[in-house]
Amino acid sequence: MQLTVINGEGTEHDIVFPNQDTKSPRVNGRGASTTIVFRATKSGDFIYFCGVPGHQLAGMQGQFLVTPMPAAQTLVEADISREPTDLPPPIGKRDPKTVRLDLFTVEQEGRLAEATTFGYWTFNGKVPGPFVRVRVGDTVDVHLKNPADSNMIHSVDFHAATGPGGGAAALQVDPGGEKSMTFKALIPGLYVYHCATPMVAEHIANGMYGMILVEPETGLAPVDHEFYVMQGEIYTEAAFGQHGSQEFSVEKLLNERPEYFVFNGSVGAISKLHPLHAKVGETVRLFFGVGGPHEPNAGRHSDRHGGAWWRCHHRVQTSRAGKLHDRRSCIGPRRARACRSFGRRGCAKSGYLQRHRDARHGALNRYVSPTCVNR
Ligand SMILES: [Cu+2]
Repeated sequence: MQLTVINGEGTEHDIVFPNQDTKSPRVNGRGASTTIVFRATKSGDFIYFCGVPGHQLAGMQGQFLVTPMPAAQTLVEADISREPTDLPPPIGKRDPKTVRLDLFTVEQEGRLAEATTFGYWTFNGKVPGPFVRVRVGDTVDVHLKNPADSNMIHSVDFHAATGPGGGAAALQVDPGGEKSMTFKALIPGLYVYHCATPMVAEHIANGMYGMILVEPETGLAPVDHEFYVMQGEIYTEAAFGQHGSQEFSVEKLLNERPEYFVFNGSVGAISKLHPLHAKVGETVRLFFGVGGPHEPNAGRHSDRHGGAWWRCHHRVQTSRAGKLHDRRSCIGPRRARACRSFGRRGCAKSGYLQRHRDARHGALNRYVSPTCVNR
């Protein structure tokens, strides 16, 4: 606090803050002044007065209120990570039909890591957006709603849609608006969708991506478990690992220098928060995609934004990977698998497929990275 005392008449005066151990020099003579600076170290309801004998009694006294420091802001640790088991069941055999898809955009602060939050932009409140499941020949009736409290225009571009921009031109929705379009799913495969509102990379990096699976006519072979995992990048002003609410960095986005690589939106999303579970001998199908916007997935799945894989004999959009993704769970020696992005970013991006023996044998938790299990 900086305070200037100006003497308005001829007598000597000063100012004393007894509870803050602060006292100004005396000012003597009309127009004389002095300035003091002090830190209010104690909170409460205090008095100040003139220290010249008799002046306080004569009325030179006032009140000095110091409010306590506000409590450290409580972090909103909303879990924006979609559970890898959050996907619709297989379609099986049925005739093509029209499938309605309701998407709404959500801009919200969410948990990025322990004690760290970030301002995410999402489809339907989670990262990645909902797993959309249709069969070839289905007509997808997309309704995109952008709530009135949004700050940004949002849209959606389906890589599964044939045609320029995947529908993004028809689906630019202002805050408070809603738009719809339909497209026909012509080619079986696993595809990424994402927001395509400029700056597109920013909308993607903030969490606006998901996947759509177009099943073939015959459907997919039954498996015991299906999981939905997407890789993403988070660009923050502060370096990886800082606590508190993190600011988005356009500069790092443009320089392609993410601070975080994440599976399903946040650090530990599929290890600590929502690990993948399977029992020994069960079959597992993993739908994996890269939201990006920049980095490819390490190991053999070197596909950049838009990459997705599931099984090799179907069309797998932009992916150069693709061997075995329906995988039989088995017990084997623990294997360490190097994953380039892990080392570079302090293992922010890691996941666990927890494989359990039955109760007689106790649980077996074997670490694997879902991006690196391919062989
Ligand atoms: Cu957007």
